[in-house]
Amino acid sequence: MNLNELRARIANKTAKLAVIGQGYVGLPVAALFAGQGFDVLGVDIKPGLAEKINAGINPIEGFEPGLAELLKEGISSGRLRATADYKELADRDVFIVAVETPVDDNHIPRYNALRAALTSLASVMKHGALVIIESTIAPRTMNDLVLPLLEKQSGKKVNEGFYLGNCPERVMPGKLLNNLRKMSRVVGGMTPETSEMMIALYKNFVEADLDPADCITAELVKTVENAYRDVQIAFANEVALVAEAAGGDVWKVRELVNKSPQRQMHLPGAGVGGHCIPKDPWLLVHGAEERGVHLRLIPAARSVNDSMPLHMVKLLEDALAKVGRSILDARIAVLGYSYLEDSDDTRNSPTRSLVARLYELGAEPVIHDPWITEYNGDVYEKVKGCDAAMVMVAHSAYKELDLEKLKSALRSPVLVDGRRVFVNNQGDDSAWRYSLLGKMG
Ligand code: SAJ
Repeated sequence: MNLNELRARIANKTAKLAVIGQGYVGLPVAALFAGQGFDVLGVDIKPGLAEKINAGINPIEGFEPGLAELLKEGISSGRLRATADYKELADRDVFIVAVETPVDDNHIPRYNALRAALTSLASVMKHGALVIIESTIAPRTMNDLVLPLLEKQSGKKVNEGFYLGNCPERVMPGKLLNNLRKMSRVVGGMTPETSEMMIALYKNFVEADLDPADCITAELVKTVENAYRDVQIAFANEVALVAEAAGGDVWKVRELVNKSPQRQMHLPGAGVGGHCIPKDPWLLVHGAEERGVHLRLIPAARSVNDSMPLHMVKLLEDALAKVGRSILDARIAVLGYSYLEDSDDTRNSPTRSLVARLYELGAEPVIHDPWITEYNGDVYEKVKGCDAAMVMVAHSAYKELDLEKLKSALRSPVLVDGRRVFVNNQGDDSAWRYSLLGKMG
């Protein structure tokens, strides 16, 4: 198949697609293309996942509007099917790779899943197929890892035997389909023609801009946009520490700073979690360090944000001391375990390091989270007999808490607020030892 044939198959939707990786990115992408009339094969080696998808069961946790229906429709129409067997991919014209690209404890990218997926697909892909990497990768991974691996494993030359591009996603939990449809995307191709062909493909469900670029630009945009957010959050967190020490109120300061043009100070908080923000800056750093560019700001921002759960413990110790209690043997109600408000996603949850620190100090954490089965239930029951309560996540449910009821359930009226959930209604001030992150207690 040559470029023109592939272009035509994309244009008339006869191109057969494969989406490798059926997680929170790959599955919605597969369902969206099937919904647009393409023949789509979802590929995932996770035991039982293909069977679950073929039974029309949505494996993605959390509330994802429209996804379960789109998946069912794709399966019942026969346009979407899932498999764990790469041999079934020999007839595919387009491969979209959306597998995980984690960083390890030393912040080094671990491309095991990516290498495995590429090795398997290279051994079966037909002549002239298009391979698109959607996974977030360090700058130059396309040129230095993906391209040579595909050429070596397939025996084909890029732009002759296969075409190659990088199209990073901008999904968010709870908004997977919405973001895939409404958010603009950078469409990086190894050649401008490849980029144009990819744009023609994604136009089938993307309603926003599809911006042509080369692969290095696409890799940089994705990692930079998340590193940007991490640095901005770290700045807000560092200002919170300054405000506390100066006897100020970072929340008031932020509100007034943001009245100044071109300022958008982010929200200070109890920590930074999730699947993107804590990871993507390290992909950017890794790409730079490999080329002798030593970065200081982006790693420093990571360390500021990772220190916030520990700062919350310090606020707790100070608050307990003010009511004559030690953290040793104290029972502490920890409100919020997911990484983000009104979500059940616990990836890289800041509460995890908070809980570890509490144990280290001889305290006994009692975790509550309305979104997580293991920790949900009546919050007042959970808090009963605790020496303090800490808020780590701004769940809507916590904004409606009856503080008088909360206070009477606690053994001592200590409340440490890491997300400014209670500032407007912490009840009778004097009765509470209320400690708000970023505001002098
Ligand atoms: N956080 C703060 N202060 C802030 C914003 C966030 O402490 O001002 C914390 C949150 O509590 C959370 C973490 O940072 O623990 C990440 O929050 P997030 O709002 O960035 O949510 P994510 O992790 O789902 O980020 C995604 C990203 N989207 C993609 O990677 C496609 C990010 O680029 C988006 O900017 C973000 O959603 C968004 O705007 O919602």
